[in-house]
Amino acid sequence: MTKTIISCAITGAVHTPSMSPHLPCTPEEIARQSIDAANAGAAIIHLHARNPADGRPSPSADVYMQFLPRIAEQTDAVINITTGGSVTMSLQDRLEGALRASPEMASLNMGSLNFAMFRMAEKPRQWKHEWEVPYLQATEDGIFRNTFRDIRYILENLGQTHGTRFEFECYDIGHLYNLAYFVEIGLVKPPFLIQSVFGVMGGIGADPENVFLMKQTADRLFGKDYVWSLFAAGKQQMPFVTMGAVMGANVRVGLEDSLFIGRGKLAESNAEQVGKIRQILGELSLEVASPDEARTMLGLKGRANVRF
Ligand code: KMH
Ligand code: ZN
Repeated sequence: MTKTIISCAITGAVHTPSMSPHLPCTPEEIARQSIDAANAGAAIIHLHARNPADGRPSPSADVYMQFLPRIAEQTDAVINITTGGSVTMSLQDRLEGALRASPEMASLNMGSLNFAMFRMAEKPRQWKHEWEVPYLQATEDGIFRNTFRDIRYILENLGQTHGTRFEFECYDIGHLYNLAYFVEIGLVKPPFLIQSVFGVMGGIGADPENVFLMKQTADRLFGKDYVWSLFAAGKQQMPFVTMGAVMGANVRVGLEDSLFIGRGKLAESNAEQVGKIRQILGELSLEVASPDEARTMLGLKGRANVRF
């Protein structure tokens, strides 16, 4: 049995500051929580940036550079920078941080989808910032665009040019077939990481049957060429990563995907979620991969070859 890679998605661009006091928004908070998550066992840290003033998702490479060096100084974790950004950003905006930082890894979303967050605005709460509700409501009429040309652009300009390798985020079965095209034309080379995403409104639902469907499809298309990971958004987060681990998958947790540690209980940090899945893995006699073991499993360029 290979060891299990724990990824942690620290802040994302889905949840907004008013949803949890524990969601890291400033560079200091993002750096602190990333370091703690790595120390708790996360081998890969997936990062977005936010405007320090109001927590709004930000494409700014300058903001990324306020926390990336601090994380790199204090951990040996693999840094994975989003190319998804937020659904309101242009492709160039979405790539600004990764093109400046030249990370070992970046996310790459394998198809367009309705990435709907508008239902989160329906919950009555004290909203701290005027941007939050409109940002969420706008997703009722938004498309998270990832055309074949967009994907090729990222593979060529970040993958080939920078040697960055990808967390291929697949929100539905069709996204696996999109990935198969890029494997066929030689732009994606094994061993590649497929991150199966469940429970995003607009993507495949968080039903256990769908985990088997995604795995069977990936096995049929890619055989031994891929490394499998999964996560589920929201309350299904822990059950899904537990089920996936039993099936031999790597796992992703983090406040980007769920704000909770249990039924109705907000997680107090990313590290708390990492600690919980690490305990579950231990109960299953599954060993956790170190950052360097993850680098070997995924063919990464090494932390000396980044620009932060
Ligand atoms: N923020 C979502 C629109 C990624 O990091 O590439 C998608 C996302 C995936 O966060
Ligand atoms: Zn993300």
